[in-house]
Amino acid sequence: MLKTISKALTKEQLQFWNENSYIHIPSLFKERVNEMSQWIDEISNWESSMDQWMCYYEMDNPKQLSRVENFIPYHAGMKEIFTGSTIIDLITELMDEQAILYKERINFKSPGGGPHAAHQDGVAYEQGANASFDPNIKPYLSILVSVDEATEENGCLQVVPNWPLDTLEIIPMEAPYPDKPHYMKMKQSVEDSLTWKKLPTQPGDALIFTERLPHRSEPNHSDKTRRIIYGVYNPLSDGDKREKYYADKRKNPNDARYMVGNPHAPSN
Ligand SMILES: O=C(O)CCC(=O)C(=O)O
Repeated sequence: MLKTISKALTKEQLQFWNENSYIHIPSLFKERVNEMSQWIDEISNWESSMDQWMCYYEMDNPKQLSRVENFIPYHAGMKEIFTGSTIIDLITELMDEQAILYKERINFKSPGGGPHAAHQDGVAYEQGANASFDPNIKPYLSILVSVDEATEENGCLQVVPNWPLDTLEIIPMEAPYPDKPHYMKMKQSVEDSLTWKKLPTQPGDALIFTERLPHRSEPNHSDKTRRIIYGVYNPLSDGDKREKYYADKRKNPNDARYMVGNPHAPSN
């Protein structure tokens, strides 16, 4: 499934994408990262909510904010970032068809917290029922924008390289903690057998990856919180699925499909 159409991306970047299911775009938002940082400070001061924006807390520290979702309806600047042409055009190019925002989140990784266990995002969307991804469904794509520097020390993203776009494998999952049966991650024996690559990012850098790419991140061993924003996009031909996603999630926020790899506590 080699892509040949190129608009903003070079032939080499597209080739890398085809062979790895991710791409690193340095400095994509370098000019805007300071305002993003201020906006995240604003959002992190909003009152705790699950019925407007949605706040989640660290599994082992229920007072520590771990993630905020569904904030663009309440923040014009962030809405412009996630639905503006810089991201939409890039994702549309990689998807080979018009993309639309499905959901967005800020991941706060506070000192000592926030590891994301190894997982494939698509398992959450496919609900883990299939042994392999459906080749007829175009993978959803995520973009990560590093607002703070993400380093080996503070738990940057790690991926399995050489994972071509047409890899359909769904890696088996397990629930490692008997007292947290909703918390799912990649089976440890498989995780240990894979080669992992750390992808440090500078403020303003972007990483785009498919929902099929295995990824994970380690705890933050530094003394400062590391903040990253994520947008997930689906092909517009699948429809605008955002409202339904959040409505379903509000009804049952602790469903296993929402807890894949996440370090946050079940919501009340
Ligand atoms: O922010 C991170 O360190 C990893 C995030 C992640 O894997 C996720 O949100 O699915």
